[in-house]
Amino acid sequence: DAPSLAVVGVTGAVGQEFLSVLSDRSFPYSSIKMLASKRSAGKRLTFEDKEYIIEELSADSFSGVDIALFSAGGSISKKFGPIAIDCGSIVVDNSSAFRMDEDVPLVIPEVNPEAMSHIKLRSGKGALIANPNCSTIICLMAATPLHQRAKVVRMVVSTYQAASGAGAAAMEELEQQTREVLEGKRPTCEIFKQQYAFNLFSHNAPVLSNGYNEEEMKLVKETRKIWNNMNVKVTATCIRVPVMRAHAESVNLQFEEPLDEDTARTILKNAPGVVVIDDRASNRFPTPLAVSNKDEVAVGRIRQDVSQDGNYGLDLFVCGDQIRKGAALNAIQIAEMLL
Ligand code: 11C
Repeated sequence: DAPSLAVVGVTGAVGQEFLSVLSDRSFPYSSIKMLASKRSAGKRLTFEDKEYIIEELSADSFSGVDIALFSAGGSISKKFGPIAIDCGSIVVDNSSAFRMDEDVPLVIPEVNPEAMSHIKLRSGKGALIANPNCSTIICLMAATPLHQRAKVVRMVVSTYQAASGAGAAAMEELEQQTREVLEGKRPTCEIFKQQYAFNLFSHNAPVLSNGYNEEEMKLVKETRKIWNNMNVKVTATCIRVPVMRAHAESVNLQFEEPLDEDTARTILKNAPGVVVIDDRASNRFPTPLAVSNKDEVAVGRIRQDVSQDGNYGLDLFVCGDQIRKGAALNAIQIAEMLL
């Protein structure tokens, strides 16, 4: 029997993308509960030619649900994730609430599928699998195949993150501000409290006592957990740029074993979920627009790091659709592994 599904946060940017990815991949299901906050409850939604009424998320939402896809923020996951697990559901959680919990697998299907191999659908025992942060997913899709060959000892990441990472309202604000600035008006700054259009700024996540913001520390900690390697050195600087929906990242890698750029290019060309766009002659490399609405993460600017002796360092430029591989697609690939 096909599993019964629930989508928590169905009206959000990722919630809506869950539905399109389910449809694109012909994910089998016997039923879907469309769940959201009280504000959206009662509204109608059409999916695959069927009309649904959005239900208010409550403690009773999960009885009979096999797989619950959550993307409604950390506090909703904290409150309702355990309730869904108690009902025997497998929760695939897009929030950061449980990612670092020791007993919670943090999974990118192309990278560490083994981390969730003990979790079985309809075993009578619910469980939660966490979807990593979007910047982590996009970075590790490119870095992992090289890590598997030559072992990364240090990684330096700089991000150029799109509006979509802050949700549908931030995307609307970017559009509105762009229009306002072009019309010579004062931009409306509600989500970010500063001008976003024609500007960029340090990521909006809270800044911690060590000077890193939470987004940067997620890259550090989640990489260690996903690679199951507490010794890998990672540092990051995360920046919000006025791009609508795909993140870009500069990634510098230092390896334990030498790895030349031609071998790296071949490895990346063969890596699942990765495409190489690396045309030096015409200066054509990955862009956020080229990967928007695409499943694959694009990698280019593949070059030997001239600051490191021998072939022990590489630089890459990576772009991935934040809503798709950075969130909804990765979560649904996790759900597919449960089938
Ligand atoms: C962004 N990555 O682009 C963030 C949003 O831990 O899931 C998602 C935060 C998270 O702003």
